[in-house]
Amino acid sequence: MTSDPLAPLPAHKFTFGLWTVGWQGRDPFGDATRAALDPVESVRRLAELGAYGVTFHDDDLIPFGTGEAGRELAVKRFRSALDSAGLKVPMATTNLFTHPVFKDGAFTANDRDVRRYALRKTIRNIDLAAELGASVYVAWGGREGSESGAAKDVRTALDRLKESFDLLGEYVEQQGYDLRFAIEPKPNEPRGDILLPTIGHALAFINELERPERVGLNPEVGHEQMAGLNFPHGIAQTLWHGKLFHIDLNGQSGIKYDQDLRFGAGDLRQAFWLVDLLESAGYDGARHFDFKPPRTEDSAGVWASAAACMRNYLLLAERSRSFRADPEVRAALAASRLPELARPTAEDGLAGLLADRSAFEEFDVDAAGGRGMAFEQLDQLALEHLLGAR
Ligand code: 3MF
Ligand code: MG
Ligand code: MG
Repeated sequence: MTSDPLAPLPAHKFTFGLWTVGWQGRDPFGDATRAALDPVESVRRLAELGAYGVTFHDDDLIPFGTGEAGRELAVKRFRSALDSAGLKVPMATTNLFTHPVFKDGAFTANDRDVRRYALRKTIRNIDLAAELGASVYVAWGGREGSESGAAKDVRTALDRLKESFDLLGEYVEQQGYDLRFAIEPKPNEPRGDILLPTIGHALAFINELERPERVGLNPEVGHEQMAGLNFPHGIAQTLWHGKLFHIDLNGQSGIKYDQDLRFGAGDLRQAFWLVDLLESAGYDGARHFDFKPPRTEDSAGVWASAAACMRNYLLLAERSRSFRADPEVRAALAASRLPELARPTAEDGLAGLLADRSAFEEFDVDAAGGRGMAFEQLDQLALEHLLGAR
């Protein structure tokens, strides 16, 4: 075993979607710039780089429309590649967005026959996911949404979305699979507006399901940042609700199209606080990269960017450790009164609070209003650790 702390190891639980390194660079304005990548090759290369596992959409592994014999062969080749590389499949998902049949969505398509087909396609891949040992099944509602007001009755569409998750939960329970669902919110793209656009919308939706304990989230860095939201804050709340079942790591530079940059590119400060949070909160799930090696890259660039995702995570984890271990940081945290936030506001109870004259009648609001919070000093220390100046 290597002693290089920046060398990715399976214990770090880094995983990649087959569709990430396998992206051929096709975008709305241009054709593919890279040849198709055999999933077997991806498995081999990712294992060499130190990854723990791979994830897939059904169609990444078994191209849409493949017959039964072709399907069996694809699964067999994939399974033997996994076995020889020692890679796991912690998560799988369904492609409910590429084929024209899903142009108005899948679980919330206005057409009932499309909804029934989408459920059957998902159930078929859930069987494969369970067979390959996955414990999380991701649901990204890529085309569940609309471009115009009357085209989608959103309240009724949410009824259909709930119905779908209830049916899928019933199926998984019936089969005895040890599988939980993770909803992936996204505000827009490819639809003008997508249902469950943010972490907050998805968390609220889960409460309405028949089996809320079986459903959590798979938030993606870029998706929240496309909406101008603070991703580490969103993840902190997801953790607080016990709903961080999985995570999609990548990079995004502000409010624009879904960039899917390698992790660490884009908003580096949020990436730092994200890693600091995941590491200090004891998140033990996969660190899953959902990025796209830019279409400027050839095959060497693809593997360089995949390696960089893992290296950047480990670099940021090292920076976070140095920040947390610094005695000046500890003093600055105390000066900013973080330990006081951890103390209950009224451990003396409501009666104690009401009887406490110092809490109100005798409280010196001007003195309290004049107290500095010392956040700037604290944040500068963080920046210096991030920049390697400490
Ligand atoms: C799109 C995505 C998706 C989902 C995937 C399920 C193609 O912006 O992020 O990637 O992550 O469908 O996990
Ligand atoms: Mg995405
Ligand atoms: Mg994603």
